[in-house]
Amino acid sequence: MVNQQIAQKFYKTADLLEIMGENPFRVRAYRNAARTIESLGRDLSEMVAQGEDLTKLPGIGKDLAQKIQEIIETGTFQKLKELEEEVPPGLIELLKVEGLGPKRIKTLYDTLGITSLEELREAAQKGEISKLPGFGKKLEQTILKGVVLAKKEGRRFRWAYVESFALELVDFLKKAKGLNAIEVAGSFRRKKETVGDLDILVTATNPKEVIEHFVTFPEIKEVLSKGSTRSTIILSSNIQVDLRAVEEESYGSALHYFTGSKAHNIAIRSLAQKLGLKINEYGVFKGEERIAGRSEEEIFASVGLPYIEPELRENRGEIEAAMEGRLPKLITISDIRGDLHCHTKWSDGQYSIAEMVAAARRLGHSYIAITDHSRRLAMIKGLDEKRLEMQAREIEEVRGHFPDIQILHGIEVDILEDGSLDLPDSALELLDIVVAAIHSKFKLSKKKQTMRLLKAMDNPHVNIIAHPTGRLIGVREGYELDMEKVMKHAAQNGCILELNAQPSRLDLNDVNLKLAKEMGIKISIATDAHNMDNLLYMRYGVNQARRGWLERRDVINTLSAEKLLETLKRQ
Ligand code: DGT
Ligand code: CA
Ligand code: CA
Repeated sequence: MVNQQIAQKFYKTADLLEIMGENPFRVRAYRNAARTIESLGRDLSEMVAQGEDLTKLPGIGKDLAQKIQEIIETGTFQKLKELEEEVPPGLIELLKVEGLGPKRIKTLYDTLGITSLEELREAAQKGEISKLPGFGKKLEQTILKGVVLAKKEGRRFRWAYVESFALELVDFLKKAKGLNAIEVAGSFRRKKETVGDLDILVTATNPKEVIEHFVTFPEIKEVLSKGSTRSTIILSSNIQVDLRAVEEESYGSALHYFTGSKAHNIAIRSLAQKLGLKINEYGVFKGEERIAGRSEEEIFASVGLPYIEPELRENRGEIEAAMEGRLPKLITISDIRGDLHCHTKWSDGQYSIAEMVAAARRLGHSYIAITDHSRRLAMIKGLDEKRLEMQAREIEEVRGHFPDIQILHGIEVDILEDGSLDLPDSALELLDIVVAAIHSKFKLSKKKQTMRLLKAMDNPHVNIIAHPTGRLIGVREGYELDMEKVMKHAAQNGCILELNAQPSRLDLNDVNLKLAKEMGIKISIATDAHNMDNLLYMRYGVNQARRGWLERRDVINTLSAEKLLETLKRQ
């Protein structure tokens, strides 16, 4: 539990207390404490572990000190939980709207009985809000805009999460009578790390029947609209789905249009305009005549371009590259030959070395690196020199049972605050591969954090930096880093950067991957598996790699075992 999370809990408690109209002094006490915690230079959990007296901190009395302890020890905060049950959930959502604080939310609730975003929007549109004392026309407009944003925000889902729903829905739709083509377009098709909503495109002999079938999908929470060629639903998982039926002769242009991204579409459209063409979701037109529309290839060809893969369509240089015939030949999952980051029971993994190796072999891998944690990470028993030696002996034994897969003995060594590693070189030099990572002190200044990583890369035994930015999608921003400096250093030292394939990490992100590639840095796409199933995360890593323009030659674990070992030795 990091300070930031504790502070967030206190802020939220203060907000909810205020909405409930509770004692303003208590509200203020929570806010003050949250501010103290936020700006604290030290880890509260460490202070608690060392039995330090928290009441010495400004704004923290005996009561709040106890609450901090409760949060750290149990991971939850009872008081906040009770409040969240007490306050209508719709009111809590209103806090996301710009221009609305808890005080105003209370007024809206007390005077107009507003308890949801939808009711807020209606009241604003009717002009009821501007009539309230202290609100006014301008604020009403701000609120109206804020509602739209708040409705979008928090509605993004990780790609891997959305995938199962998308596939199920496509299977279901395929059972509709007269369905011909079907494709999930939008950000899902571009394999973006998070997806806002699903955009499904179909062609059908009788679109009406497909729509009728669509709205009978069992997992629907709400049907928002249902027309003759369009329908929008919300699934019980809260994912929104747009379905559109189009004509055969427009399918390619509709697919291109609804695949996006918007920025890519706009760039293609202006390219078409220069050629005297008009392009929209119905086709490419020269005057009144439709000259293309049936397939995406046709659309690209009409503006003089080869086919551009959906993952590249972000207007990040793909159109220029296509014009100049230097589009990358994107990596695919079948290029992958092994996995260079996984955990076993020796640290926080769930399976034995033999079990992980067997699972990797079933996936057709030629090699797997066993890289358990080096230290006691929170509750994890890590590897010191002695246990590392014991593990080496077990690996040697397992090798005997698996002659057709290479087992690399490695470690995920912790990078300490000053950039040194928590195992001596004498231990690291005995290993086949060293993966180094930051797991603590996320709040260091940009300068210090950058220096910390550079120093770790200076250790000649370090082959790979794992999850280089430390971000968790939708949960936590990465620590502050001068990415350009980090990459320059990696390029100079021949240090490999990881693309962690965990759906919650996907770290490095697409933009940084492209940058790394341009700087000649090699990437390891690795699952960081903590159990056998996790080895399948490789697919998500490859998706992200494709968005980062990576080709087979950019990725180290596309090499044969022999070549890989050669490369690692030269570090
Ligand atoms: P998302 O759903 O937020 O993850 O992202 P997308 O890319 O799926 O966006 P979405 O669902 O709003 O729209 C689907 C596609 O439709 C989008 O990628 C491009 C196209 N599109 C939407 N609005 C516009 C627009 O105003 N202009 C152009 N050129 N294309 C648009
Ligand atoms: Ca979408
Ligand atoms: Ca959409």
